[in-house]
Amino acid sequence: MSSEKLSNISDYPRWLFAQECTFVAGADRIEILPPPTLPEIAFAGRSNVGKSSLINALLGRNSLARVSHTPGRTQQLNFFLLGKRFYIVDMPGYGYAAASKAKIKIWSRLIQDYLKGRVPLKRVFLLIDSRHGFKGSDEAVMEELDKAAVSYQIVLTKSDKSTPTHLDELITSLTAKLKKHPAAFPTPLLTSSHEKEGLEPLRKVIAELVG
Ligand SMILES: Nc1nc2c(ncn2[C@@H]2O[C@H](COP(=O)(O)OP(=O)(O)OP(=O)(O)O)[C@@H](O)[C@H]2O)c(=O)[nH]1
Ligand SMILES: [Mg+2]
Repeated sequence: MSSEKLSNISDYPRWLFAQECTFVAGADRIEILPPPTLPEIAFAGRSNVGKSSLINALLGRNSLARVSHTPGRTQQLNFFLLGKRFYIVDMPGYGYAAASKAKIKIWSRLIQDYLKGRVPLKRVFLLIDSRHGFKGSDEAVMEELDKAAVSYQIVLTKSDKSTPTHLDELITSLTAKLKKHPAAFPTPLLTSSHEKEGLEPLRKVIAELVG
């Protein structure tokens, strides 16, 4: 970032997310990930929780990451290079019961291997659908991330679909739960990709992480 590009440092997240973003790789095996040369920020969560939609919303693009009404749309680790500085990684969802057993096994292995063993991974945003809250599969992923000491933060999605009272209760119970998870960031973020809510705070967190 050059000083003439930015007169005010608080504009940095907005500047960063307006940079060119390109799809670089879709990896269905851990052996073919891009070289670990740049920081990575990953979006994980149950199938259909809104990972790809949130990535598109953050980037202000409609269809960079593929979105679908049917769960199981994202089937690879998709790497998007932003501003030649860092990768945003759109992950396949977990907990998608309708896929074949063979596919579930391959995806689960891919997700686990990536989340536990990737050196440049700066933070995992673990998305939770605000209508449904925490599920057993989310708890299992959190325990894995705690064990591997990978920093993660909960992001509630689809806030447009819930009442303020429900959201307040959910945030209170989540915040209490997070205290028991050593690698978790203590406070969840609230977002709606459709209403473009909560995007600026999330961009700011990411900009701070990738420098
Ligand atoms: N109301 C509402 N719907 C949303 C929001 N974000 C995503 N959706 C919808 O949720 C569905 C799933 O969105 P995706 O972004 O494909 O979810 P995903 O987590 O990437 O799904 P997989 O790739 O299958 O794991 C789509 O029908 C989206 O339109 C939101 O903020 N509000
Ligand atoms: Mg997806």
